[in-house]
Amino acid sequence: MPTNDILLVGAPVDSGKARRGCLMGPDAYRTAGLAEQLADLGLAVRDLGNVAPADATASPDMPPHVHAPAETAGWTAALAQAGERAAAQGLPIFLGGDHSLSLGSIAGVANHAAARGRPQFILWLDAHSDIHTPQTTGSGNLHGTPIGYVTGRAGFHGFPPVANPVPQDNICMIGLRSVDGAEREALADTAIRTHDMREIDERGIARPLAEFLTDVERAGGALHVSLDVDFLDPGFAPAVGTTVPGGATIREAHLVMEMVCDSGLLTSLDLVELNPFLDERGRTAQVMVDLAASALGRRVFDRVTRAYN
Ligand code: 4U7
Ligand code: MN
Ligand code: MN
Ligand code: MN
Repeated sequence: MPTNDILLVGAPVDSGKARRGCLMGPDAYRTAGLAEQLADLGLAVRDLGNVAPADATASPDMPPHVHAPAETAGWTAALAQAGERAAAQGLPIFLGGDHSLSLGSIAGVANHAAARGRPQFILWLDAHSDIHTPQTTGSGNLHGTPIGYVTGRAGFHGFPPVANPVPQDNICMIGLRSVDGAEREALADTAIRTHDMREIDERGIARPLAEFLTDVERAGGALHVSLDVDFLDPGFAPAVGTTVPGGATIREAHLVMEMVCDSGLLTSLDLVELNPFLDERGRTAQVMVDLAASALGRRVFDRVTRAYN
């Protein structure tokens, strides 16, 4: 597989919540020099431009408090197709866009993995577990539902059926610190591995990640990493609508990406929830670009000293 080829897939999805701005994310990553930084590592980078949503209509069975279901269903269909196609050509990086883009990106790469006979794994880096369904979400915001969708939970009326649901045993969540009651109940019934910030504080971030990566390797799995800006502490990554204090430090986040890189297992990556309208002189976009570069081979000693302001 030509994994050396990096495909940038712009996903300016803004329908997963009411507060607008994530649609500017793909261009913020481009402006922050994502393609150039990856090319500097010797990688062949192709920017496929932005995906456009497919036409879709809302199902009457969708609960009325759910925000923009038709638009998000259209994005899901288009991104699943784009994701499956890009995964066949190399390693897609989905430039978000809010986290509802991951309904499509993960459904798409999981189809590709299934066609190759490889089990799909997900590393979920987020303050939130995003395992709601349209019926359990209190806010009605579909950016809180991608894990619910890709694991095959019921209730996503009007959305494309998930051809290859990701098994719960294949999902590892790190960084949790804001999980709703209904999500806690849903998680308790699953085999999803959850590592909240309390555990990271006590045990460190490397151990749970190393255990997970070993399992992915043993299974010959494809590894999708979904990086939500709010995984990071808002002190240095402020450009996000859902700030939750007490997030990962810059070194914890880079260590995760460096370990993912060393594992050689990464097959696809989401960069989600960046809201450039809330950023300070582009610093959050730059942090996300730096983290993507760490996942793809940049070492500490390659780094040009740079202040984020
Ligand atoms: B994100 C929330 F209630 N759980 O459902 C919800 F706390 O993609 C937040 O992780 C969802 O940023 C956050 O609205 C979605 C809330
Ligand atoms: Mn999220
Ligand atoms: Mn989040
Ligand atoms: Mn968010």
